[in-house]
Order: sequence, then structure tokens, then C-alpha cells
Amino acid sequence: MKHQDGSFDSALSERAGIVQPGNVNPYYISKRETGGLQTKEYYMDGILKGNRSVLGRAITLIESQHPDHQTLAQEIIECCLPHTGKSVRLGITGVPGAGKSTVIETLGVQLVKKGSKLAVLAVDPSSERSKGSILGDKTRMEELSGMENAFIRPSPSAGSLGGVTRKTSETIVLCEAAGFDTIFVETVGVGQSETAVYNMVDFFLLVQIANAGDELQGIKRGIMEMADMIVINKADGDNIQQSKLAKSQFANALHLFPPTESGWIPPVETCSAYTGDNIDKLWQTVQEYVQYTKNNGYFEHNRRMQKQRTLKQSVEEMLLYNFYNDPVRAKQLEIALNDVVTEKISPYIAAQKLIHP
Ligand SMILES: Nc1nc2c(ncn2[C@@H]2O[C@H](COP(=O)(O)OP(=O)(O)O)[C@@H](O)[C@H]2O)c(=O)[nH]1
Ligand SMILES: [Mg+2]
Repeated sequence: MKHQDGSFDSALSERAGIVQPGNVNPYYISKRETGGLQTKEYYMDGILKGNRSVLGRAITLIESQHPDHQTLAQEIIECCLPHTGKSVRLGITGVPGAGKSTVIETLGVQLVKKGSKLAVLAVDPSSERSKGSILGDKTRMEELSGMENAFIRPSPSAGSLGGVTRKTSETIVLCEAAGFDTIFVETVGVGQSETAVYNMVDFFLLVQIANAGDELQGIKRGIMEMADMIVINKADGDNIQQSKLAKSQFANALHLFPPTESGWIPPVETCSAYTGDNIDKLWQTVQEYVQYTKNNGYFEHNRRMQKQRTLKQSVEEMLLYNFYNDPVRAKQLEIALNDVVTEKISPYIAAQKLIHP
């Protein structure tokens, strides 16, 4: 059952809780940035040296609404572009509470200890309303956030899904230029954010848990079709048998899907972010995938397609934005909306007249 606040009756739903105040004073950022806006060279120098604090400030520019910040941010991104593309980008999705952040913490600590430079980003278009969950994530990534070669950035909280995903793709560019060789993008397993993240990563991991109900976990929402691997997390303690059962159920369900474009057969595994069980296997699978798709050419092909798709989507977004924000068109639209209801004009002809007056 759906409640008024949008939550559902289920073992998985999280209570909305109390709205938390922001952990950063937004006025402080804008004052600091406008007061001490540095040159492009300053940011580039810092980023290319892998300076995390300069990187963080450049990302703040990307997230800022201020036109001067946006202009500078775009210049920085352009300078960073030649230094990007060398990382492995991993998307992580799954219902809230499946353990995505905890998996990232366990896997991330292992990778950084082995010498990786890891950036963890998040796409959560709802994060304006639920700042509390960001704080929760930071505490869940406690060891990782203290590590020299890890960089954790919560989701930009301002704007639409389109805005949030654009900022996240641009942040990836900056992180890669700063020398991060592994990028994780965590996304909440609700709404359309998965598709957006899917379009910016090389490997898409779906984190599931046993006994959560198939319909909740994306079998019917097309998410399984995007997954390059499914892990059943929390396979520890009393949960091990159930997780093994879930593993075979998901493996069976996967057989019903058409083969993936890359030719890769997505495996299903159990793991535990608590005990660390099978977390190394998870990473081994990612590496096998990268090797496999680099060998058959899909890796580069996919990245080219992603860029082209992003360009097309941006064109569409801009056209729509320009249309709906033109005051003359807004008036015409209002009249047309009335006219279609009173059968004065058909919706199709009204649309034609709006587009080609
Ligand atoms: N038993 C068990 N609990 C886990 C495991 N991984 C995460 N959790 C717990 O599940 C809850 C949600 O984890 P979190 O990482 O925040 O999930 P997310 O919303 O998917 O990012 C937290 O209370 C975690 O401590 C695991 O491997 N085993
Ligand atoms: Mg999380």
C-alpha cells in the first residue's frame, strides 16, 4: 500500500525520518567562491596533481548555479577532457537498505589498500529531501572516507534528475583527470536514476537481498536487464541459506532475458559486506568483464555510444527547456490547452501550431 508521503508498506521501506539541516552552509560556499574565485590554471594545476581539496572546490563550481562559476567550471571540464577515460567506472544500484554503501566501503577499502585511487560519487535526485541519508552513507564509509587515496562526494542536491546526472558525469571527468583510476557511482534503486547512471558507467552492479520480493527489486522494472552482475548481499549468519536460494532464483530469472549486447553473461553471486565474503570475487568479475569487453571492442564502443546518447539527451532537454521557458509560447500553450479540452482544435494540430507558429 502506498502512503501519502510516498512510502510503501514493505519490509524494505525506510522511514522518512526528520528532515536534517544541510551539513554545509550554502551561503558560506558561495561567499567563499565568489570572494576567492581562483583562475582556471589554479584549478587545473591542483586537479592534475591529484589535490583532493582543489578537486572538491572545482566540483563545487560544477554544482553551483552561479553563472560565473558555471563558465569557469565548463572551462575546467574542457581542460580535463584530454586527461580522462582511463578509469574503470562501476555503477551500483539496488533498493534502499540492500547494502550498496556498505559493499562500497568493504570493497573500496580493499582496493585502496592494494593501490587503487578510488572516487565514490552518488546520484540521488531525492537527496534534497533526505540529507540524513547522506550523513548515514558517510558513517557507513567511515574507514574509506579517512583514506588518503579515496574521495567520497555525496550527490549534488540541487535540481532535477537531468541536472544531477549532468553534474555527476562532469564530476567523473574531473576525478579521472585527478588520477582516480576507479570510479564508483551509487544510485538509489528507485525511479529513473538507474538508467542515467547506466549511461555513464562501464559495469553495472545490481545489489539484491534475499526475501525482499522480486517485484520490489527490479525484475519487473527492467533493471535486471541492465545488470552486468547481480550480488545477493547480506549472505551471512542465518541468512546464508536464503541467499543461496535467492541466488539460484535470480540466475533462473536471468535466463529469460535476451543476451546482452556485449556478449557477456551476467553472473549471480552471494556476498557479505559485513564478513567480506566473496567481495574479492565481485571485483574479480569486474576485471574479467573489463578484459572481455576490451578484447571484443565493446568497452570502447559502449563509451562512444554513451557520449552520443548524452549529446542527444542534452539537445532534447535544451529544446524542451527553451520551449517551456519562452513567455510567448507559454501564453500560446495556455490557450491551446483550453482549446483542446473544448474540442476547438485537435491536440496534434495544436502542437504543430505551437512548434511552427
Ligand atoms: N547482515 C548484513 N547487514 C548488512 C550488510 N551490508 C549492509 N548491511 C546493513 O544494511 C543496512 C543498509 O546498508 P546500506 O549500505 O546503507 O544500504 P544502501 O541503502 O543500499 O546503501 C545497514 O544497517 C547495514 O549495516 C551485510 O553484508 N550483512
Ligand atoms: Mg547508500
